[in-house]
Amino acid sequence: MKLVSFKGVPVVRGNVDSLPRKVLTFLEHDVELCQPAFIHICDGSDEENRLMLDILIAEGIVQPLPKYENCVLAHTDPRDVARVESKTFISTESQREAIPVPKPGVKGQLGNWMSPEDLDVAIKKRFPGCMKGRTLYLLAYCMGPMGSPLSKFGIQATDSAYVVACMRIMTRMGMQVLDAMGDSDFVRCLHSVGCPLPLKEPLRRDWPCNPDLTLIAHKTATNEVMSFGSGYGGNSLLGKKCFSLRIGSAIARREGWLAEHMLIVGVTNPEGVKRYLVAAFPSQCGKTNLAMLTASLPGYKVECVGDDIAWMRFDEKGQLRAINPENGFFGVCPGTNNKTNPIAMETIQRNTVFTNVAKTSDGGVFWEGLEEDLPKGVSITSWLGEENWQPGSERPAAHPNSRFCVPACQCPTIDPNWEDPAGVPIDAIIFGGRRPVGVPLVYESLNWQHGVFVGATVSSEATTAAEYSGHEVMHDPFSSRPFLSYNAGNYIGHWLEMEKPGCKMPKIFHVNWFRRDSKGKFLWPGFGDNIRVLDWILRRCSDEKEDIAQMSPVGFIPKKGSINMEGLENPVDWNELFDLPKDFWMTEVDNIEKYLTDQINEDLPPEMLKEIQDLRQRFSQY
Ligand code: GTP
Ligand code: SPV
Ligand code: MN
Repeated sequence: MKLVSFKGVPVVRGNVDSLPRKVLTFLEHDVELCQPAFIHICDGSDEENRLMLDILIAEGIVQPLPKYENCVLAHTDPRDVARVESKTFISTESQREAIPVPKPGVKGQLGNWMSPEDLDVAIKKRFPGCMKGRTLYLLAYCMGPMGSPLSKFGIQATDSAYVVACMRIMTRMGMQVLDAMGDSDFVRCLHSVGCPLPLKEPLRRDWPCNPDLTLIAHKTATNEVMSFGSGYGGNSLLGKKCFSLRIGSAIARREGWLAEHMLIVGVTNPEGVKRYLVAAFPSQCGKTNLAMLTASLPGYKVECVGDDIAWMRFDEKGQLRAINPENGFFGVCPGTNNKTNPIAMETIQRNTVFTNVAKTSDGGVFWEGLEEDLPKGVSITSWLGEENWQPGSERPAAHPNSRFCVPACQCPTIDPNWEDPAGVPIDAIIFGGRRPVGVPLVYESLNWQHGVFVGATVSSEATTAAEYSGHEVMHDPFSSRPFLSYNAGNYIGHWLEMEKPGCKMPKIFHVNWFRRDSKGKFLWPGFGDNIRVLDWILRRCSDEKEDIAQMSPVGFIPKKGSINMEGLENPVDWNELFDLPKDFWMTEVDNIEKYLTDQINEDLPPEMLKEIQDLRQRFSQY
């Protein structure tokens, strides 16, 4: 068979001539820069996916998991296991566009900026010839339901078959997108693992990556992402954090909507009233679990629209509506089991790519939290390849940031409206984080501006989703600190500006599932019992004015007994869950003030200073 070539490079699959003109120009540029050996235009078919998995199995990058249907397991180079925030950059003409200028002597923590000139140098150092000997896969994809006016197109060139397999799950990808795109604009994404052939040094665990030169760069003015050196998650599946959050929020700012790190769920109460809400928690703080919640209260139903990202705008009637731009879940494995998240367990039985979990001798997967589900007589090989791994070993069986990548449509509780082109109507916005002390189970903001302050001051214990170790409580405005692509002061300003006459502003809440007692034990059972808190929140959004809230210095908190605690397995201590220690909060206000004024400095909206003063005032009289 004679192969058609493009710019002298054989096209092994797909038809270059059928590509829209703008896509062809993009491909031409990337081929000339990266010099791949082959080009493959992805069609998104099952047959193509089989081919990708076969290639990955042959290369030793993934192994089949015969215990399940069409599932595979990938193990990465141990240096490539999470997002790398320190190597993630936003490139704009002026620095202040991308990140605030902190007070003199203060190190900025709200993103990394690179000048366009420096980015050019960085690109020239990395991308020329970076795909030598490899195949360039060209993916056309859509973030959001096909045909929705809220959706956006993307094109990604990548030299990783693993990325192709995962992007097919996480986005709507393939021929149907190219057909729908025509000459529309798209976000331009270029990704390389940064390991041209022949290799300069042997791969670790057969996983190509280039940790020394890893760079994830975004040009927000031109909707471009360039990612080099990592094959993992948010670094390489560019539709996710790079496009839907970083580029997305920059577009959202220009167009007057919100792109947020939020799950979306519908909650139906026993009376049959259904309301949707969104919740923003930092990475590894419970979004996927809340999105797939199995209610412990009888008569309640929770249905999932999305588990990580929400694109939201007000419609012509002033109703906030949200779509989930994604098509799959990239969820944390450890801690997921039939007790904590049976819905996720059911979802991942088929067509799932697992990354960095342990393997069982019967061809299944294992991670911390699955001990009770382990069949008798089965042995475990850890994610690092340690055979006969034993519970209680020094190193965990699965990497703490190990993930499942699975199509959303497989979720048994996927919402019937999850692909509604108009989005679902949102009545409440929830913020939250891991706060071991001082922060109550739930409180409600006093108004929109105070709610924006609650979002701007989210803090949470560090997790392993990025390159952090330890449990230090870190500030994470809007749970989006790693995903900010423009000045955090303007981000807060954009949220403030969403409040307009004619718009029905959702109520804003804060929750904390992670408060601990003096012995370090969680005070709240969490998971399915979180429905009790959602129920209180939705009763607060109802037109029927129930007497269930009281004013406190942080905002409205539940009146004692107003959260349904019937049938809890173990009693909880209401007073401890809602205690507002004055010393803690006076220090917290000082911390918030220092952080916001040090970090955002001159770009901090004055409304936030007013909220700081008011909060301090309320506590000083408490
Ligand atoms: P990303 O996908 O990284 O954005 O994380 P996420 O926000 O989706 O968090 P996820 O739901 O995957 O939960 C992260 C970890 O927190 C898991 O180990 C869960 O078992 C644990 N977790 C989730 N919800 C709760 C809860 O209500 N209580 C407690 N104690 N732990 C929880
Ligand atoms: C997160 O870290 O918030 C994730 C995983 O969802 S990643 O896609 O790697 O960003
Ligand atoms: Mn998640």
